[in-house]
Amino acid sequence: MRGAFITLEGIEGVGKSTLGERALKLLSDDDRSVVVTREPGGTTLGEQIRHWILDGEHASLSAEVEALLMFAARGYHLDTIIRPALASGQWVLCDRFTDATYAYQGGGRGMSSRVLDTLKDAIQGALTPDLTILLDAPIEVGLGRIASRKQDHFEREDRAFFERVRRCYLDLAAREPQRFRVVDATLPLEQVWASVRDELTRFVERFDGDTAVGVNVG
Ligand code: Z5A
Repeated sequence: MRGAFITLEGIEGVGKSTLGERALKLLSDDDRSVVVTREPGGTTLGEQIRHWILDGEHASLSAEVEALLMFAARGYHLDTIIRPALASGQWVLCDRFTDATYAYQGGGRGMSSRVLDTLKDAIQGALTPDLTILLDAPIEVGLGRIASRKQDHFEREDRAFFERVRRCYLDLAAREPQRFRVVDATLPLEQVWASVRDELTRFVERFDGDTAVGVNVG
């Protein structure tokens, strides 16, 4: 039986990195081997693509080129890190994955979801996260928390862009309620963590129960 694949999503500043560290500790507690990774990134190629996109000044970078770079990084990430880890029974906790491409290049930049569907099918086939925690907060909350930081390629976008990204994330969650858990990220950190911890605990029980009775978990 393969390991579980869990992703964290949401706009900037909602707490993905902070809560990801706690989630890693919680999931590792039962001697479970957990690979923590991120997108774009997770491999040498992915980190180079991340650095090139986020830290560069790209006035004419189209949504399509952004998406192709994200999927190129993702394909290599899947081949070299994610699929081998899952196949060996390790769990994978990933800070952002394909939902981010739908949210940013699709929702934010207006790229066709039909083209994104084609790229997704080509690169990841049937592999989908088993659980996606969407940390949701209004734009002003998320951006407010990172206001003192140097802005990257996406953070220089206007408010309307992030409103579209957030809306797209919520639409994705509404379409796949069995995979997504939406957590209110406006609350104080300890309360947000309590919700995330509860979701993870419920998921672990369900996933371990399914594998114990031999249910095909994908
Ligand atoms: N991108 C894309 O366009 N297409 C794709 O396919 C993929 C990605 C995969 C990656 O940036 C960028 O790539 C991203 C989308 C795009 N856009 N941008 N920019 P990233 O991975 O670095 O993501 P990020 O969202 O920019 O990271 P972040 O800004 O660091 O946000 P975060 O990880 O969600 O938040 P945090 O670092 O955990 O917390 C931020 C601060 O808030 C920190 O000081 C915390 O202590 C504080 N915090 C967190 N939670 C709370 C609560 N509840 N209360 C108070 N303070 C809090």
